[in-house]
Amino acid sequence: MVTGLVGGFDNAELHGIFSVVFNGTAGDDTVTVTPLTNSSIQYQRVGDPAVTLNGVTSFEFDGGGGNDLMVVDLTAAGNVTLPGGGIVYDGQGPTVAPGDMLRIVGGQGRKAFYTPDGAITGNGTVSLTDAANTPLGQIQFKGLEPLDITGMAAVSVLFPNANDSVTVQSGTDFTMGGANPAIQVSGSSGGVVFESVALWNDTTVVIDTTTVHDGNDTVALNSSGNAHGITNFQVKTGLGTDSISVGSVPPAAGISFPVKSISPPPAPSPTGTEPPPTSPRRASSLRQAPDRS
Ligand SMILES: [Ca+2]
Ligand SMILES: [Ca+2]
Repeated sequence: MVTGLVGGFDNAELHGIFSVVFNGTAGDDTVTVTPLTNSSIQYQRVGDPAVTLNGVTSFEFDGGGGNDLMVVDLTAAGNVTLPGGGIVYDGQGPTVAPGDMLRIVGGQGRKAFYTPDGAITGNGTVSLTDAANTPLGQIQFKGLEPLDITGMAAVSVLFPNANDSVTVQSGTDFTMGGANPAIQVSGSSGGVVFESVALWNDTTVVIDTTTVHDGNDTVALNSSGNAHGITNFQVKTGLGTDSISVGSVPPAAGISFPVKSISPPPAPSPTGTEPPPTSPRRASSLRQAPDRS
């Protein structure tokens, strides 16, 4: 294992079979990690030269103090499988806003699956696949404050426990100074608050409360609509006594959510061409998708 790397390289290349831990400074560090091929990645801290690692089995960034940011850049074409041991990010201190943040930027039809930790707020994983659903590896994080996921063909937000309480609302990105309109997903799973995620320019977003433990779920759609660039938006709540409250839904071409208990009555559809549904039966005109859970 190679540990304690803090800059000091000049366009370095390291070769071998090893895991790497890159320690941030006590101040604010921004580190971009770019998977290059099946066996090599590049990382670069702002202010330092880029470092290419060949044959790396895992890469970990420990942020240290300060409000740190790790960016995982998956925009390049080609084979970008992450190291088998994953990319690990421990934001470390502080634990208050703005705190340590993570941005994952997709491309090439890649998909992301965000699962918060079932017991510890600020911990979680983001698994990735390519466009053909072939697994690309996993990003594990802990000690995080918010995260952004953008540019994906699809993002699924999955919940680890039963009885999820989820709010979807319009907002902006967390990691780019609020420059991008986004939808923000926040709430708790089994009473454990999960780390909020902001999503924009992701073709499809799925809020899925049915994985692992289904339970009785509450989903509040409070988006008033903005230029988040999300085309399809789905909510899956599965079995149980679920409730979906609809202030308004994120405007998207393909919207689907199971009609269970809706309160208050939905606002007019995003297109503005339909009258407000007056009953759950009527609300199903919003293209209810089969609940496959
Ligand atoms: Ca730091
Ligand atoms: Ca930190």
